[in-house]
Amino acid sequence: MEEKFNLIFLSLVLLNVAVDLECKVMHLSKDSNENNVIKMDIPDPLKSNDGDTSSGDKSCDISDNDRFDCFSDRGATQAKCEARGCCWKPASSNGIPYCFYPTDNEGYKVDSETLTEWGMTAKLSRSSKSHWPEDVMQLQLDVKYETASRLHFKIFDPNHARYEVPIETPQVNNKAHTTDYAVTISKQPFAITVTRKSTNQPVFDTKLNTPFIFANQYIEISTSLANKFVYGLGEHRSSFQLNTTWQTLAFWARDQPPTPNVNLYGDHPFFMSFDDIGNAYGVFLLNSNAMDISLQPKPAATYRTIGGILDFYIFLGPTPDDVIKQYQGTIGYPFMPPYWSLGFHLCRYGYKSSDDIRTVINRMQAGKFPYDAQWCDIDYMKDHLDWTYDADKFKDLPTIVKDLHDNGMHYVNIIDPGISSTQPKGSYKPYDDGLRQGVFVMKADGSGPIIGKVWPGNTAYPDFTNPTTIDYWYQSASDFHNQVPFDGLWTDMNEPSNFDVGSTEGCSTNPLDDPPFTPGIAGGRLADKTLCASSKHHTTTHYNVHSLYGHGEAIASNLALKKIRNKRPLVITRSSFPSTGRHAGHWLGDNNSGWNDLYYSIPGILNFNMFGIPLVGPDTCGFGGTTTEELCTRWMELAAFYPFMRNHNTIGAKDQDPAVFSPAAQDTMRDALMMRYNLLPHLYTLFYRAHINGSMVVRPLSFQYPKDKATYAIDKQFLWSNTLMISPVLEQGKTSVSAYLPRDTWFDYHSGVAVTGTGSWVTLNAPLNYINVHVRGGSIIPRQQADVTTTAARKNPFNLLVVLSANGKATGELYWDDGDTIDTTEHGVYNLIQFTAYNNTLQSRVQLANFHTSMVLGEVDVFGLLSKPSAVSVNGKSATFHFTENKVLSISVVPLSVDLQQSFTATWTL
Ligand SMILES: *[C@@H]1O[C@H](CO)[C@@H](O)[C@H](O)[C@H]1NC(C)=O
Ligand SMILES: *[C@@H]1O[C@H](CO)[C@@H](O)[C@H](O)[C@H]1NC(C)=O
Ligand SMILES: *[C@@H]1O[C@H](CO)[C@@H](O)[C@H](O)[C@H]1NC(C)=O
Ligand SMILES: CC(=O)N[C@H]1CO[C@H](CO)[C@@H](O)[C@@H]1O
Repeated sequence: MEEKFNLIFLSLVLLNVAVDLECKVMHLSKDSNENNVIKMDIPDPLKSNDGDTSSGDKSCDISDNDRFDCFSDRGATQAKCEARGCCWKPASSNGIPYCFYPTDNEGYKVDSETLTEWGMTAKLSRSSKSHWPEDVMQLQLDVKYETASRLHFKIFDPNHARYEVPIETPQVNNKAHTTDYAVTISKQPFAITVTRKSTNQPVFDTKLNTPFIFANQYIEISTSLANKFVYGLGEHRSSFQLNTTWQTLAFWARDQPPTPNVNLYGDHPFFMSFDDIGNAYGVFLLNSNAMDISLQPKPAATYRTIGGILDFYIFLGPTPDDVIKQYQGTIGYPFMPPYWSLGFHLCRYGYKSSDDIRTVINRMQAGKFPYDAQWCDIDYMKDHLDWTYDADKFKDLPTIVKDLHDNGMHYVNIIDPGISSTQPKGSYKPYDDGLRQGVFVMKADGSGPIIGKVWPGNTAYPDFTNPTTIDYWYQSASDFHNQVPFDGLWTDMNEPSNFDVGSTEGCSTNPLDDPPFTPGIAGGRLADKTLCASSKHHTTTHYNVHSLYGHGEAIASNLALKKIRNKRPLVITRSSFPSTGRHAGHWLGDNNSGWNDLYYSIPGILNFNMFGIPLVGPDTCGFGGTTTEELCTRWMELAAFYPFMRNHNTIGAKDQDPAVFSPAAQDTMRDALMMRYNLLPHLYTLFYRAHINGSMVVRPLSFQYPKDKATYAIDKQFLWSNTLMISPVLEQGKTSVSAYLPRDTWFDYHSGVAVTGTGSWVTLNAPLNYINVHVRGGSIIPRQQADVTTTAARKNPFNLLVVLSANGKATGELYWDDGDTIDTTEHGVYNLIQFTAYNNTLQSRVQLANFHTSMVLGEVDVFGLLSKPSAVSVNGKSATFHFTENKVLSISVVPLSVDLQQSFTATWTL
């Protein structure tokens, strides 16, 4: 963005005088047929009168915020701008386009409309060319009223098939009976307006001072937004609430260490927004081509994609939770993670030998840190070759993995897609097999696999759009699993990454590698850090499926793991696309050991929870650079509340596993881990809900309190579902934190002390060994005594935290299965227990008890009682209890032998 407007500014200085005459001529000829200019009735308080020479034309009389960029392709000059029939007017502040569309734009017109069983279909056409090559002159619009709150519409070329993203979405053949939305089609020029019926406010409206363009390699459509509050649009590093002041976000999967507003590893063209009264809605464009989405303060959004079709879904909410469920119901609900994957994971890049790994495992175990999985980065491989290990330096690896397993722990290794193409023939099966089976992405001319460069040197890239590759990938994984029985796959470098541009031979000159328009992606060229867009996959060109590469690998890796281990798989992928969450989790990539990175982890986990990939976390304590004890302590405390918790470090940096720090820091980190392990039954239940019905495991305050605008920009605190609120310290040297307490009943999670939320900011004490956590009145949280692994903890007694609301009520639930069997929810092999508290009684209701095990209830804690009960009974039997200074009732249930698989009642008499 910046670059672009600097350029324009320069051109302006140099060319303004020279082109002045030319533009006047242009405008004259334009004026002659402008009798039917549509007058926009938008008030114009911001209208700038900067004395520009070319603004005499009425159709250019447009306020700054209403200007839609007519020169997205950069390098605008007044002459070039006006040659397009657009308006040229310098602007007072950064980002506002100098070259913008006039009020009258041709676009398409509607030739016919037909009602169908699922909604309506229309034929569109344009009669003149746009300023982009190869306009698609005829289009079809299909509008499907899929459900009461989900509208689906597609705009495509009825005469020539174009690329459509093959993710599984609901197939609907009949119109919903009633809908929360109404659709209006404007005929000339064509525009579509989707209105929320209950408020009569548009949530998607393309009737703007800008044309709709649909050319072969340039599709542009703009919509106004109901408000400036916008969330989503990943993968980018930014605050959680996006900036709508002239920001362009690019979408094209890229091996890119997190840098603000630059296109990163994944591609998620979905956003959620609020209207003026806090109703939420969502917009999803299902399109995998490189694109830009520009946000401007009108507020409005402009999509510019360079391929595929327009395949839009609009979700009407009205709550944020509804929108997220509707979105995830469209792209697919997240996979159910194995229970052990919610434990603590430890990794680093730079282990020199298997002895190094053993040393770390030993000191972690000696320190009694809860710890479930040891990981390996590329060090373990022989010469960085996939599906090999260095039998010399890492000769002990198979034994280490066996020992981990014997200890109830797990082992995960990294795998990159690049398969070395330079090993002697007959010496490296993954390449020989792949070549023979024809599973690699091919050069544009089909003469052989396209070759790039990654860690092992020259590599070919498996083409995951080819069904044969799925089996090839399984076979390679299976062969290696026979040597090192890994439990999970960490799929890195799958944007796919390439240290060369395009290939070892570069890319030829053609319209795919050098399209007429390139979105504002880092590197400036599609092939930068990846393969040539012209390279060939089984189904189509890389141009169309580039951003789906990591998604395809996630599917293949998930299937391979299932088939090999016959247990629930864990895949953690770097690159992702909508629907990847059905197969894998995500880590936030190569961050730094910095305080800023600590902060950005929160918008990061919130975004991926929106995107249906709830199993997400950053590299705790930071990947790049060297962490400090203070930073790593704060980070481990916060990480205890990430859905996915892994500490990972780069090569050359000092060790940062918990066991290397001072005794005081170790104690704090151990406490943080114990707190996490304590809460895992609750976390697991939240994953179950997300898996069966879509949901965010972690949420921003704004999505839980959408009527409270003070929450809209908050991203330094977050919630677990609607139960826990985490307010971490994110700055060096601070021992207090400023936190917002929404209007609700809260209790300090550690002490049980009541805190009244009045919808205001408070300062909370936060010494280095302490993280502020509040629990919302009305919650019942199932917990379990912590242990050094989840395998051990799962055998410990449960306890329930009952947190009463102001009117003495609370609800909660516990989902429990064996944590490792595939599809237990689908097959009903689980226990589901619902808890309610009211009228001084806690009651459980067993909804399902198909997983036969032992579930001993050890203790019940109650927050929110005002005075000490005189008696407590459980299932009618008198129970021992304490009532603390902080008014916490602790009921000792152990002697009463209560198994959670049977309903029980606890009553306290006041
Ligand atoms: C939003 O972006 C604009 C333009 O880059 C910038 O001036 C402004 O400070 C940003 N606002 C926030 C809240 O970051
Ligand atoms: C799924 O969520 C919706 C909306 O919150 C709710 O009405 C429905 O009962 C949920 N279904 C299940 C199976 O939990
Ligand atoms: C509340 O509990 C008391 C004592 O167990 C009982 O007598 C009363 O009927 C209950 N009230 C309601 C509304 O359930
Ligand atoms: C924003 C930021 O700090 N990004 C850094 C993340 O870490 C990588 C290295 O690991 C740096 O290159 C980025 O600058």
